[in-house]
Amino acid sequence: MLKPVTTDIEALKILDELLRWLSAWTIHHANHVRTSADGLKVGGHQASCASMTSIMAALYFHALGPNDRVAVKPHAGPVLHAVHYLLGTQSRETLENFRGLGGAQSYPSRTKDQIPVDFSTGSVGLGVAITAFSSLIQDYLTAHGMMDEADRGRFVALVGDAELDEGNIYEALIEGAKHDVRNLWWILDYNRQSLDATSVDRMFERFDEIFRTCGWRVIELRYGKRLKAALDANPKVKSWFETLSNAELSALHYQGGEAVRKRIEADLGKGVAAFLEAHDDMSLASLFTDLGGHCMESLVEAFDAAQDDVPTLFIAWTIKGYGLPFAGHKDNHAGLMNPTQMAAWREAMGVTEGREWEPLDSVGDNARPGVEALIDKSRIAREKRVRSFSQIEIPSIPAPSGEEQSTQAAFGRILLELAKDGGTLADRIVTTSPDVTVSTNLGAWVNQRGLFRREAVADVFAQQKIASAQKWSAADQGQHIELGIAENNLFLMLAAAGLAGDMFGTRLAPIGTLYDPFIARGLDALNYACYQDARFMLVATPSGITLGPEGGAHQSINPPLIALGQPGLRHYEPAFADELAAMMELAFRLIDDPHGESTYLRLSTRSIRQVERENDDWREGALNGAYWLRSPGHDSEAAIVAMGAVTPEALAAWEELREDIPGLGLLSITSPDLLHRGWTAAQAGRWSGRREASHIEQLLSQLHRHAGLVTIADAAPASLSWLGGVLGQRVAPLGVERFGQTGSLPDLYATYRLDGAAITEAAAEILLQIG
Ligand SMILES: Cc1ncc(C[n+]2csc(CCOP(=O)(O)OP(=O)(O)O)c2C)c(N)n1
Ligand SMILES: [Mg+2]
Repeated sequence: MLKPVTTDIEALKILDELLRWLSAWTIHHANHVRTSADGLKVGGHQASCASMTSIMAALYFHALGPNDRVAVKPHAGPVLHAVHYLLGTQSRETLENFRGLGGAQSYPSRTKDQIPVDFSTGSVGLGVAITAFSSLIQDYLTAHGMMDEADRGRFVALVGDAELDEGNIYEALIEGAKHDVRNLWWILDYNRQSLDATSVDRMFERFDEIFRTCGWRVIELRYGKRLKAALDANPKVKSWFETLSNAELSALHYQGGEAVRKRIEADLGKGVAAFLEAHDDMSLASLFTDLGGHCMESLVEAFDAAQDDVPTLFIAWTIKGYGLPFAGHKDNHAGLMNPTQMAAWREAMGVTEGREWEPLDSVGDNARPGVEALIDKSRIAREKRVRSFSQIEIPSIPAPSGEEQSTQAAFGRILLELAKDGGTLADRIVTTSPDVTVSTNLGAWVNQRGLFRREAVADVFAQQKIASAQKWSAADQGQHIELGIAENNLFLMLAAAGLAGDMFGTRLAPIGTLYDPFIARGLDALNYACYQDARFMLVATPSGITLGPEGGAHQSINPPLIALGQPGLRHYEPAFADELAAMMELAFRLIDDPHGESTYLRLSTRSIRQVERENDDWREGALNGAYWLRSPGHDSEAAIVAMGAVTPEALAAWEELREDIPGLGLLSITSPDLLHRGWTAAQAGRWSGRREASHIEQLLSQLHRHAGLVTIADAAPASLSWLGGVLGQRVAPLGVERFGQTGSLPDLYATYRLDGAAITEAAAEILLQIG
């Protein structure tokens, strides 16, 4: 859909100035006007904001359609707030409390800000890359008839030039190219400065090549109209200008017109006398700062001309701190204007002292109707969207049958059954994996539901009748999105898919699989997904040294500790298939619940004998983090506390020791994460008058108050050793603290002290201590 080219350039220029003022004033107010409670610098990035206000004015008051979503460069957050302040969707009070508790956040936040934020940003690079995955999810939803074509939009990332150093951008670019991603605008705020200094020149020539290679259109906005005309008329000056390094150009921007004149005279001599005579110093300074990213005509023209769905990189040349006293200075990243500088600017703008929050006052009567008309027009669809939940009917998920099973195999079978049975849940599931679909047991699901591609891709092996267990054809109705091996992309994909309900109104049930150790590879993107409250199921398998012959490079040790410290993600580590089925059912519910969260299932390839259950009493405990697999005797002096794949060793040791240690209990831990949360919440609750004991306190209080706990997990022992702190009981922690290695399970369990002998020794130790 083409947008009409009806721009009021003058009004947009005024809006640009208003945004620059408001963003700077918001930061200034927080640092120099608001009373400080602690004497700390509040901070903010006036220069990074000023670099982008023209681009954002052109977007928000002209180019963006109602369905377009924007990831704003983190340190331009105040500009986004200023946009909403002008639109009437941000309050002055919240701006006055910028970077304060409950105030506008320093970096745009979906969950914490009151204005509609399409994508949270903060960790540079991630906000850019996620737009590619959101666009893919939009394609997925429209292909599956879960979203109207008419509701489709474009995904815009406002990118700081130093963000291009983040490798995740290129991983996303490559993955995007494979999936023929579209409807993307990445707008580079090319101010040639990063945090520390001006950026290195050499790479820049290459960026456009990289993007073009990946199928992108690259549009460079180097010159504003005035500068372009002047340089075209003076080719010598043009070639001089184009050979300046980033640092030289930035320094000249900072130094101003007189320095520019001297430098041209020194470099070009008399040959350009006429050019220099035609300009005084002020006009020289103004001319050479007329870069493309600050020229409203150029921006509007470029945006209007790129209305198809081709992914497009705009390289908009800008000046960091444009229009501010420290424009172009290499140290301006965290620079703040002082009160005198702000007062001088206020006066120059015609803003009355005391009316700094009302800069529209300063807009002359002739221009004001035009400015207000643009603001009015832009209000469409910039309201905060309602989050959509409770859309998916979750059936009860039965445990797969079988006396011996691994949790990984059970996971595959549960998904297969869901795929075959059909229903809303099965249709809303979208699976994704970075090249470990088959080895994480997603294969049967994919055979049923197919790979997703906008354009169908045949399974050549199947066509050639070459036997294979795996169907590998793709079509737009497929439900598995296969990724290349880039775990960071997996988490960005889960973030995008896990926000489908918020972003597009249709909640998906995303499941991502990867090997447990490689969670670390995408950790920041995982944190980013959780920070935005994206909802998904993360299935990490295989895990631990239980992986045996695969060796130390693939055996994970610390992910349970990562999960213990990760908000928004619930860790479950089942030992048995029935526990897994219950956890998956709950995980799906949590995806579709306003108060839910994402779930991380740590699974194993070890096939173990399933326990016989007399009833369903275990279920609630298992979902709360622990239950007695073998109940302790009254006031028992000891318990074995085991998690996940090493539960058979714990059961065997329990059998062996129960005669020597009467009343010995066996506590099965399914989620140290939930137990810890419950424990601290109960402690906090007691200070506000609630007296309830947490789940783990209740379980452990069945033992003697000086009882000994032998904890065992195929993971860092600290995952469970903290349990001793709950009631002050003694702990002998068993677990893995050194890198793993290849070996059979008996050999490895003996070497790393995860076997029965280790449990017996630990129990003896702890009982001796009690004695
Ligand atoms: C992953 C990550 N590393 C470091 C930072 C700290 N940081 C914030 S902004 C920035 C540089 C920004 O430069 P650029 O992207 O060019 O933005 P500009 O301010 O110049 O517009 C850095 C290193 C961060 N926010 N995220
Ligand atoms: Mg920069």
